[in-house]
Amino acid sequence: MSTSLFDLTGKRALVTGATHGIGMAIAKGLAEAGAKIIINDLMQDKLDSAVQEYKSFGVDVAAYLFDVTDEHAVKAHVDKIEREVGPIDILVNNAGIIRRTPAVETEIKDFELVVKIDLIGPFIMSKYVGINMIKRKSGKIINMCSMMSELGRETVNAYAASKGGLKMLTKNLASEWAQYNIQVNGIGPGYIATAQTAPLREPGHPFNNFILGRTPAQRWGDPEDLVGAAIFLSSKASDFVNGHILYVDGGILAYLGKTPQ
Ligand code: NAP
Ligand code: GCO
Repeated sequence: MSTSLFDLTGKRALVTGATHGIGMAIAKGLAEAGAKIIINDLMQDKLDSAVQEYKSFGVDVAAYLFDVTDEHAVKAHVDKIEREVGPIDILVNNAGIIRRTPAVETEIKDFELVVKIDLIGPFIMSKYVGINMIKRKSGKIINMCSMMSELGRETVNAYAASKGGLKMLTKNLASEWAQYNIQVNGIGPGYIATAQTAPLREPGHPFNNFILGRTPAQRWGDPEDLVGAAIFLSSKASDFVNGHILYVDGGILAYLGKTPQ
């Protein structure tokens, strides 16, 4: 099997929210596959420290400060990136937040914020990067979905609605843009050990044991577990894959649950 199928040399990848966590792991993995990496974040100090961390891994990233929900800023920065770095070949819509509150205690403004960042942000990014991909008749877009693109659980209503919507946005953009040789797909991580899930992994937190029992692989995922899927969906190897959500979940979605002892 030719490894050139997975070679990203000469490609430029923009990974949103990649100053740590899943975004950083995916960005480093795409760099190892040959891509030039562009990252963004909301805060300059986080960008600056992330640039140094990437450098310590031998990855020279281009970093831009903008909010994925700010349409004007996104348009301006996509234009600036394509002028300063070059055409964006790969877009990874990774930036996202979560709020965990029971439905009846959820402030509507918090619900709207989660939807804005987790669903509308990826659409804004895809719109402005996609305009140029359509002109070039080439591109890869990867949306960071979730177990909550398929399953519900208490307290994450806004997040599940957003990630369920992101799954369907992925399928819809794939349907509209495949004719331009743009492959739009998603990655659906299981439960991954990052800052976002740190509250759930506190020593003694019941959710920690729950997830270890609910995951056939019997462990939390590492951000690096997602790199192979990201390289596949960024590379020539996925040129005929459209609207697919690739779940990387240690078997959660395949599993009914442990038989009570
Ligand atoms: P994380 O540690 O919370 O990192 C999220 C990143 O997104 C941070 O760098 C954050 O920047 C950035 N961000 C938030 N809002 C932004 C905005 N408006 N504009 C630009 N950047 C923004 O999360 P993670 O665990 O790495 O997860 C990354 C993605 O994977 C998210 O979409 C999440 O929903 C999804 N996911 C996570 C898991 C998991 O188990 N961890 C599983 C499935 C899916 P700041 O740090 O500056 O706020
Ligand atoms: C939660 C977790 C999950 C994970 C991830 C699972 O509170 O249930 O944060 O939502 O972040 O989305 O795929």
